Amino acid sequence: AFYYSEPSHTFSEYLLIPGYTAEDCVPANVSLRTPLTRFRKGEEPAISLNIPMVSAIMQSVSDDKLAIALAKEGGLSFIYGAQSIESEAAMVARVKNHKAGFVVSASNLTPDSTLADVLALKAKNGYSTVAITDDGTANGRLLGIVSSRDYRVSRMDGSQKVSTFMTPLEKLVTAPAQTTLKEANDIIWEHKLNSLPIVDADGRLLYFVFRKDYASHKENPLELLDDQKRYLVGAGVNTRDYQERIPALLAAGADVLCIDSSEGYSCWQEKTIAWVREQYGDSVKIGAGNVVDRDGFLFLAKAGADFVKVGIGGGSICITRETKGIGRGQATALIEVCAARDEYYRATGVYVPVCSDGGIVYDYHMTLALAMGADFLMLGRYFARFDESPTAKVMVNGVYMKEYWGEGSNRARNWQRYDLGGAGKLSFEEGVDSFVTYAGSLHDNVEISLYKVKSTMCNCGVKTIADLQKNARLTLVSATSIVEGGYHDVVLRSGSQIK
Ligand code: MZP
Repeated sequence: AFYYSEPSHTFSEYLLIPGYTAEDCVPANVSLRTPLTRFRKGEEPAISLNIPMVSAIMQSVSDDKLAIALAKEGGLSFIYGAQSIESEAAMVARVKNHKAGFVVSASNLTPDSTLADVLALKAKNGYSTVAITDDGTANGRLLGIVSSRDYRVSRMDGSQKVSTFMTPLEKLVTAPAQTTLKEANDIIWEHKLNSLPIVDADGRLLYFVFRKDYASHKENPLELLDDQKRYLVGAGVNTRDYQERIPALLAAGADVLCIDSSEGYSCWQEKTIAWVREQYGDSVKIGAGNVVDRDGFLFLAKAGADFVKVGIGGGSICITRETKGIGRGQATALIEVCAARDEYYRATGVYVPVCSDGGIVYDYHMTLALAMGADFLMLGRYFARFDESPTAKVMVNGVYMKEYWGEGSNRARNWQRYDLGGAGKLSFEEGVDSFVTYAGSLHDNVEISLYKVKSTMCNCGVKTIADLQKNARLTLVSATSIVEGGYHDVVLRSGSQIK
């Protein structure tokens, strides 16, 4: 047998050492954009995420509701595969058919936004048109439209003349100042208008909402964003029924697939990827895993995986290490796999993104995982706690909890995830059925978690994930200094809470 000379470590055993923070290194300037799928040197990945978070391929985590909520934040869900092909495809279709509308484009754009803010948002997301509402959401009052043609804010002040209209004034359709963006859109289409004047209580013109071909606007901004902005969604597949499941998921609109398995260094994954390449070439994106070492990564990268997932036995609901004795500390596994990814990139010019899957407990673990080289993170427990996850919210001992169970539990019976080519059933459990403390809405929690990530990145003097991976300095901490890291030698006042 071969013995590793070092023990394997996990996230809580590491800390980041701060670096120099320059004046412009503030959370607002940090970009968390990250590649999801493989790309060649000098090229852009086919799919990138605006935040480095994907939700776990689990029945208790990723249905269409959570997928929409996470996509709105700029992340992506992998709809769980342990269900019939028809119902998984239906979930994918529901995400794709959900109208993204203006919520995404209008976010953060309020009357206080500067033109530079508008242009930055447009450039970052590739929008050709954005709307400005009074509260930055689609239900807020519409204040103006910025088109890509001339970057001109079409908001008009009272000095603009209504006589520019050809329509007799008495036939003019107008809308009041409190009109929402969505209502304005509906009115334009109902009356087949070229433009909709928004007026105040005295009939004074405040601004116009334009439609196609009107004035300098060659595009209809409203139509353009409802048609083009569809949410990204992924879907889990297995190495058993993939020949039937994959075509159905693609027909439903899945943007990316992921082979869901507890252990991915296998001929089964190689065969599944080979079949995808034979059928679809590179046009279909498929990730693979999970692995915990260099050999496993290189095997899947050479097999053609679009990304590789890392992690065995570290998931919060996972008992694989106890039942089978396989696995590795998540930090050590991740560090070795990311080194293999960089080695593969140097040798081939092909970058295969790495996903750290499972074991994220504190928000700072996210930053550590990214610093150790992860391109994005897969989280189960984290998302299971939110309103949008598919499971029941229950009261346990006076505290609200959400149900959360592992794919290898008797409740999930996802035998395909653990199958090594045999029984066609879950022979023994590798996961538990549990509760997690209810935490509120996905949006509120993701916002706070990522603000922490961005703040830590600023402490380290970096504004991108790529720079964090390159420049981070990490230190192992002794067991004694872990105690020092929490509050200590004080008595908490009653009522104070540690989160
Ligand atoms: P966590 O975010 O809850 O710590 O971990 C989620 C990950 O645990 C999943 O993405 C998956 O890789 C893994 N998982 C899911 N079910 C089981 C199980 O039943 C499991 N053993 O290990």
